[in-house]
Amino acid sequence: DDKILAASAKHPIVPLPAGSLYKYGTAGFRMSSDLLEGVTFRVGLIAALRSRKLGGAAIGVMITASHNPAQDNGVKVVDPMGEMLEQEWETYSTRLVNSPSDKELLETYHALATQLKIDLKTPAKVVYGRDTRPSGHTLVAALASAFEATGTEYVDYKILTTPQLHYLTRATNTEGTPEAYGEVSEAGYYKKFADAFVHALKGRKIKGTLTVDCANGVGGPKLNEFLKYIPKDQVPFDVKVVNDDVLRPEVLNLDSGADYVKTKQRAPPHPKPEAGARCCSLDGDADRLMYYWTDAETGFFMLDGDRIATLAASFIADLARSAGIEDDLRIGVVQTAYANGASTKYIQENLRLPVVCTPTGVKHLHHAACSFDVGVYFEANGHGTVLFSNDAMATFRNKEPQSPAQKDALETLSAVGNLINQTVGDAISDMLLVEVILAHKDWSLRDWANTYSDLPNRLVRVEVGDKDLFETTDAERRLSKPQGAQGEIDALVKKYTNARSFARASGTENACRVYAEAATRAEADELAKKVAVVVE
Ligand code: 16G
Ligand code: ZN
Repeated sequence: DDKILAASAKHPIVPLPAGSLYKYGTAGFRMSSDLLEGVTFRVGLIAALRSRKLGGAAIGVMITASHNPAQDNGVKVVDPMGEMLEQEWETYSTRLVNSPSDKELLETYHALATQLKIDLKTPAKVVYGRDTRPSGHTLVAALASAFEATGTEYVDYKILTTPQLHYLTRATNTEGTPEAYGEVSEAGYYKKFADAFVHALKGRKIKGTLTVDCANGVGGPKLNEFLKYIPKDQVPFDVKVVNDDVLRPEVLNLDSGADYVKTKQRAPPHPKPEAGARCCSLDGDADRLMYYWTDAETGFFMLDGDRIATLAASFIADLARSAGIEDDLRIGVVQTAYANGASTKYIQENLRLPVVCTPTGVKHLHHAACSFDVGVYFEANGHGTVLFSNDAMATFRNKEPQSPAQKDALETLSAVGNLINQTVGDAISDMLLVEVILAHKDWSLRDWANTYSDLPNRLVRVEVGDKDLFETTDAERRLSKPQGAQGEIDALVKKYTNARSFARASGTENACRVYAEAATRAEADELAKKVAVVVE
């Protein structure tokens, strides 16, 4: 106990103005980095408790603020199989982090241990990493301090992408078991995905050059490292890595990256994209992906998370048919309210696959995807992955093929299952998947874009006095509070063709977001504006 008190004194919590609390939100604790040292120390205590609660299973901690500006940072906890921290523990984290003094911190720590029946003598293990933000140094030192003070074993993996930390957490916990996820090292990550990439291509050629904008974040150096693991003589893969400067923190996420592309609906200005070139952008911690091209005829065209989901689902469903296992394999797609209505319609009517809608946030989508044998989940913002059940993977491996075509399809399914990061959305792994699918279909980005037409849409951010007044139901598609607001939105939507609109409180900022889509650009803009007025 003395150790915890002494360590906590070295990483003091910054008191917030009366009435506000630190909150474990959809992306953990995320804010200006100068508020985070004490928070991170306390998250270290939570991670140690969580590991002890789970009998010493390794817990992951990631220090990143993704697409936020360089001066922000964040800290989040990863459960043993690489999933997001169990929801109830978000509340425990919030409680512990907001303890007003070192002494009360210690009391809350013990109260949680008692409440959750945690034996503090159980061994504990935590693995952690950080993105390239300079503030990460201080924050990992605070974590290490919490682990020293609680006798917790820890491994500092230094600089990683968020999905790499998820990979390492799962690999650590499955090492030596039949479910072993891969070698427990950063190199293990590269080997696993490079190997799956080569297998999934099955000799198909990737055409042209792919330009990858890395938002000047951790994805740059990691993608460069990954590319060394691809046997270029067997698999030519021409990648031009741009915006990979991690030495100047001020350029992180600046006019680049997946979030910039999605929210501004334009290509990063630097370097100027070549006309028609196949481009994609990762975000600051490499867990989101956007594809796009620009040419004189089309202007800018973006292929977002909805497009990746439809591409992956159609590819996997076709393979399941070729492999003769379509009746044994329940394939489904999970989306949020932000998914373009045209994508939902395409999945249901053309691909004839079920769609589930969940609230925003990876943990909700991930959870829903687990109920399928193959669960494809993507947020429109480019975060997502495809989950394969153990049964599905076993079917691909063990089913006796009746023809060379079936054999080929089963092998490809198996490789695709290995290629997609099973722990969390991973921009590098998703990008490899897209490249594989385009190579198999011999498609350009334009062919991919031609599968369906998006409904014009608009997303606006609305400043509100208190975002907590806004409560939603029906996977955030309807407001239950404030009273009457949904009625007003419904009345507005009715006036437009093919229209849909919803408002929800942001989980990461003190604001509301309004989304609207309609048959034309002008109508979508107008509807969004009017709904914003209802919310203001
Ligand atoms: C977080 C979520 C992301 C979601 C975004 C929405 C995770 C790991 N991240 O970044 O999935 O799209 O929040 O933000 O769950 P908002 O609530 O501010 O709209
Ligand atoms: Zn991110």
